[in-house]
Amino acid sequence: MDLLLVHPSPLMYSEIYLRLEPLGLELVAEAARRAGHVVSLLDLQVFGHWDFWRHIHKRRPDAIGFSLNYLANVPEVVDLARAARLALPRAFIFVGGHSASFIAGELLEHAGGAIDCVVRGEGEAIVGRLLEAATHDRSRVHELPGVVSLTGSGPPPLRVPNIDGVTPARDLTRRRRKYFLGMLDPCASIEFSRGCPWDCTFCSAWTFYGRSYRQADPQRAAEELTRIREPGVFLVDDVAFIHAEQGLALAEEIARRGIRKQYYLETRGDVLLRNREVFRRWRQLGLRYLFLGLEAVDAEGLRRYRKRIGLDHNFEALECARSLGLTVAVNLIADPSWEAERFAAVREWAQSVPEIVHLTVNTPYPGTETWLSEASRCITRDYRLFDVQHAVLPTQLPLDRFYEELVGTQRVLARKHLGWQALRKTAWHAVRLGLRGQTNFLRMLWKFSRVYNARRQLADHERPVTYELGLPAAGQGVGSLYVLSPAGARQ
Ligand code: B12
Ligand code: SF4
Repeated sequence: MDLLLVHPSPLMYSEIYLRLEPLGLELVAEAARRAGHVVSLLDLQVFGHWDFWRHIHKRRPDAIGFSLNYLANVPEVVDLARAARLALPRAFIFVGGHSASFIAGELLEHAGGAIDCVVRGEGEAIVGRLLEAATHDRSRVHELPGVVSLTGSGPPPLRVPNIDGVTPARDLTRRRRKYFLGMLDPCASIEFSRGCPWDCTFCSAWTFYGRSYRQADPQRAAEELTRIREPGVFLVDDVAFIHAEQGLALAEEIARRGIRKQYYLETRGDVLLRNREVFRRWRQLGLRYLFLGLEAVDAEGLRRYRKRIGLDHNFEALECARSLGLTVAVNLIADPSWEAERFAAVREWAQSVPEIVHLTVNTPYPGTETWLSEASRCITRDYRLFDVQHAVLPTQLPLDRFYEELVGTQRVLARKHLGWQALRKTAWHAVRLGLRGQTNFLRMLWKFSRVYNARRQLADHERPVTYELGLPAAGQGVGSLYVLSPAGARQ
């Protein structure tokens, strides 16, 4: 088959700080290629809809697969699938990815027959068999593991035995210079582990992967790094280096090959404290940036989110990261119940620490425990507003005042690392990038005011809504959230 794989457009509010290569889709692409198909990949984060239509009309692919990790991209993907169905009535159109896995039935209904099936779980495990089945008898694709169609759904999705069994088809992503992460410009992505054994209430990483945690083989992962041309590398792992042995073995392999890169990774405070030797070693290898999901700076908040870490441990982790000379970014979750005083307290705290502090809005996502308990309270079910920058739950402050406080606080926090102040500190780096024609980082420094705007965020609530998120079924329990079965969790 001639297959086109598509990643949707970036969400406006995350585009400021980064734009990353679609690693999951590259893995699906490689698995399809190994199964004998001719594959193209179009990333709408760096290409336009015009390029999509040009490809459709010129190549007339036999199959189109959309990646749908983010709920806010649902309307775009459904509309593209509907329009593609009109242009190519016989094409096999399917959707996969993180969010798609939790709302498969709804997606099929929104698309009204334009989407043949939704693939739940890990795409590289099934895409070959799916395309094979679609070639012979489309009416039976739903019999495959993880596949859902309007006719029915197959057995639970398969779990890949080795996350490094397939290597991402990086050669299929074009305009790679557009991928960046702050100062890491350009930046590629890599996966050293998959899944998370914790179970925070607002997160769907653990329900997606059935609380499993799989690690890449250090030798194979280091080999993969040698194939990456970009000087910056983002580790997509939910929690990097949970097991010290893997972190050290990887470091050993990388040092042995003489690989020099700059890295950005995400981990937890308790993992950093437990494995500080690993992070020290990685600092020597080029680790520059560390993202810690603090989520709350009060004990009650941490308990509510079930972070399973104490406040003092989180602060100790910040100290530890500073002592290692790492630039740390932290995330705090702004609850819609926050009053002006609470925002003021956060501003004060954030200005008193050297870290980059991000503020996102508490958003119940399908696949999370919060979704089961909070969905019925949502003031909107417009998919586009589920992007952690909008309030979808009732706010204590009037909505306009909430956005003023939120954006005002984000502006104060951003001033620490964007604009003139940042340029003064990073002028030399910016000049060097500019000379190489890399301008993503430089542009980032000025984008904030154009993108974040309290009035626009409020106005987003007034847009006509075509597709609405459905509510969870009455009495639905946590067990029903899992995509990959939790059996045999730790591998
Ligand atoms: C890396 C990452 C990012 C990167 C994005 C990289 C990229 N270009 O895709 C960055 C940092 C940009 C990012 C940003 C955000 N993220 Co994010 N992100 C992740 C993270 C940690 C890993 C994703 C990843 O690369 N995994 C590794 C690859 C191999 O897996 P994968 O992409 O899921 O692909 C597999 C399957 O999904 C499937 N698949 C994927 N596509 C397709 C397509 C087809 C056709 C098929 C068959 C299968 C298939 O097969 C793949 C291989 O197994 C996930 C958590 C998670 N564990 O998934 C959160 C996660 C997806 N992000 C989340 C959120 C909330 C966000 C933000 C809104 C947060 C913010 N603070 O701004 C933004 C918005 C992003 C945007 N659209 O602009 C939520 C999603 C919530 C939701 N339901 O929408 C997640 C689940 C985190 C969480 N725990 O809540 N994110
Ligand atoms: S927030 Fe982090 S630690 Fe908590 S379940 Fe999600 S990935 Fe794991």
